[in-house]
Amino acid sequence: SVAVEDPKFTLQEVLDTFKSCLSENKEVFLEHYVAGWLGLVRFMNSLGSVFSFIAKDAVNKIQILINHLNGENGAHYVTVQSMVKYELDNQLVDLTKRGSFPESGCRTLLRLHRALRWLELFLERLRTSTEESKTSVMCSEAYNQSLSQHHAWIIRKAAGTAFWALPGRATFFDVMNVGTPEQVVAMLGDALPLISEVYQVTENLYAQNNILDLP
Ligand code: 1PZ
Repeated sequence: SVAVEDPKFTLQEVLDTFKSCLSENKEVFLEHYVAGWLGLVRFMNSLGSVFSFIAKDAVNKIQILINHLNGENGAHYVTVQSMVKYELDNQLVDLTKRGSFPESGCRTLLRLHRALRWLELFLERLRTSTEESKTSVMCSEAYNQSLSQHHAWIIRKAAGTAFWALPGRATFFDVMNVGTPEQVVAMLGDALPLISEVYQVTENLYAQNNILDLP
């Protein structure tokens, strides 16, 4: 289970995982990308059961990618770059409408990739927030600027409801288990450029291959 209790769990470790995602020539290692996501899910679960429907979808997608990694064609899934090339070269992706490949690595990773943009926007708000700032507002602003555009009305509605259950800023910082608010802010300042780079490398790759709108 990914929700194992770990007393030493801190959000810092999770964000550090994204550091190890990029190779020297800016390829994204799928194994580390997936590990980063597992950490985020663990963090999300520690925020309460309201978020479990969101976590569940993320876990499903993470599992699909792990299955590809561990599958007989796993060698093609070492990096996101090799995955995209392999799946496109071999027509393993539904390009215009859902069909034979509902679990392609390309469309599955795209969902997590879009969510990573939400995370980036949300953590940046959190980093620059003040004691009076509301996490629910920061969260929904980040969502409306990113992920919501890809979601049907019913999902947007459910997400919006979940945001109101987010703990306040002080509790949120505590759950991160990083230290004082000043230390959290510093940690976020270090981690965000890395997340942003992983996002941008993936975004460029998907744009070059014209697969940013996979069904
Ligand atoms: C910390 C608070 C968590 C707030 C999370 C904000 C994102 C809200 C997203 C709500 C989506 C919930 C349900 C599933 C939706 C799926 O339909 C879509 C599209 O997949 P498809 O149907 O095409 O297969 N799934 C997604 O968009 C992936 C969502 C992953 C959300 C991960 C959130 C990351 C949280 C990190 C915590 C710090």
